[in-house]
Amino acid sequence: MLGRLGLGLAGVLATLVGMAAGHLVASLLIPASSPVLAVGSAVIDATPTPMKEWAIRNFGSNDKVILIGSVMVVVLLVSSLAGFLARRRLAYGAGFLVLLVAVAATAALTRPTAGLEDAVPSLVAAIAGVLALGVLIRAGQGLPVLPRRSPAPKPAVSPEVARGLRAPDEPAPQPAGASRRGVLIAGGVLAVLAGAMGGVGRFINSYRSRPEDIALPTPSSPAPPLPTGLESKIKGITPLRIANADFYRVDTRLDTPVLSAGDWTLTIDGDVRNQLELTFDDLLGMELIERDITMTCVSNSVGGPYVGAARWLGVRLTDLLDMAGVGDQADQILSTDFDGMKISTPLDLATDGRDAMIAIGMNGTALPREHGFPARMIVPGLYGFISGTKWVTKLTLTTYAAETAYWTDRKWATDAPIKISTRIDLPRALQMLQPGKQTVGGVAWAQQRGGIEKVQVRIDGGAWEDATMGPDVNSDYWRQWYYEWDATSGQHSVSARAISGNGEEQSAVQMLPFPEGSSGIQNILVNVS
Ligand SMILES: Nc1nc2c(c(=O)[nH]1)N[C@H]1C(S)=C(S)[C@@H](COP(=O)(O)O)O[C@H]1N2
Ligand SMILES: [Mo]
Repeated sequence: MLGRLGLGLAGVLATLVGMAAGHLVASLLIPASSPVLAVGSAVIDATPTPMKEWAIRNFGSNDKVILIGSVMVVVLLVSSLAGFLARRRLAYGAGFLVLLVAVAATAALTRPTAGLEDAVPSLVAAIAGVLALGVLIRAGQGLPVLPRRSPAPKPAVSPEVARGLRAPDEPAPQPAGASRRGVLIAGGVLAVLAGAMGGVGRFINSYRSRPEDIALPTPSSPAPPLPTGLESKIKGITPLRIANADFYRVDTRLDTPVLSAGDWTLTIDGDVRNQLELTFDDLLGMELIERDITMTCVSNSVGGPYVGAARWLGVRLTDLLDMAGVGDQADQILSTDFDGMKISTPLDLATDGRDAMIAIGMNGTALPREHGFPARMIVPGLYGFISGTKWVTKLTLTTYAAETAYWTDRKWATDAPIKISTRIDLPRALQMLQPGKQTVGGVAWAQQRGGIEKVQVRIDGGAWEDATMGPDVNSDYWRQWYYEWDATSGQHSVSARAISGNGEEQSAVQMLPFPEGSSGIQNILVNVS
């Protein structure tokens, strides 16, 4: 018999083998039906909004890694029980593993877009896990380690000896293969197998359909060339355009969805005269616009990182809606991603003349997978949670009375224009500075409010002084700014505020991101000596 540790490890290893097998099969069939991801996503959806906010604030983009890590730890701790149960009877351990997998299968099957085939990876996980458990327990049988719970009274002379079948000093025979080495080898082989299956799953995912293989057409309405940003002369300031690899990422997913442009379609339905289904090639054949737009996440705190500026290429949303012919009932565009996640956008705002689009390109390449490949929605001036649907597959014209979406179900606002805000990039809070000339600098944005007219800086609560402004790209784009300051010894507070092209001043009223975006004026302390 295996020792306590051995039994626990056998349960854990069997579970890992099962999860890896399930993940591999899922990557071949329906990536989101992977037992691991399905459970993790169910946990995310069930997490109360304040906890999610807390996780985003404290772990940033690592919140997913931490969540999937915690789910794994809990699953593995629980799964060690399977080993102990299997010691009594293999069927008990196997039954327990099947129960665990049933939880994952339920999570996979209750996703909004799930069909029966989503249970296949879980089924495979159960079979692989039970087989692995059987192999390990078999290999461990005959190892004399764990005392039986109620040891049977030992006869003074064993029955075999009594019947003359065996000499008294001859050791009891061990079942074939029952050696510590056998267990270690079986365990090692299974561990390598689990690792390999996990690795192959990832590999298959990354080669399914590659954004970098897509050639984008030239836009019929190109953006003017981007001017040189202040980053050419001010070290530490946010660059005028954020590279794809550095762009902030906020979504509810644990994985990076792998969609294929060839299989992708966009359905436009609901209150429309002609229901449409467009392919990726259909979009490539339409008139494309290219626009420089700054996106902002509603979860961004004042001075926070969830804001980014990029050049987007796509089809005008109004062109698509005109093709479909919107009826007169609709007041909401309910967009759905490939996995059934829903985001609601006010129809009147999305169609009021702003450059709302179904984007297929970002900074000159196809959308990266993290940012919605093959297509996403972009609506300037609205926070991403009510406009930026990534991996979008459906636009339903409907009403707020009839249908609700993911974040509004969690009490976030339905109508949330981006608020005017400024971020101080340099100096950093609590930085130690030399006395003399110091540069304060950062970015400010006021999308759909006339852009940024000016930024003002205030030292130690004194007068607001005008900063020097960087290039004005367009009113949906952020603007860099800097201010030269003659720093004297001591601790100082530095604040910055923006004024929009519409003459609106950034609000000083402090508000948290929930439910419609943060406000207030960033104020940092620095030490000069
Ligand atoms: N399918 C899907 N799209 C989504 C989200 C999501 O969770 N799922 N998050 C939204 C939010 S809250 C924001 S701020 C933007 C962020 O886009 P980015 O990750 O490309 O910066 O995507 C939006 N689109
Ligand atoms: Mo967001």
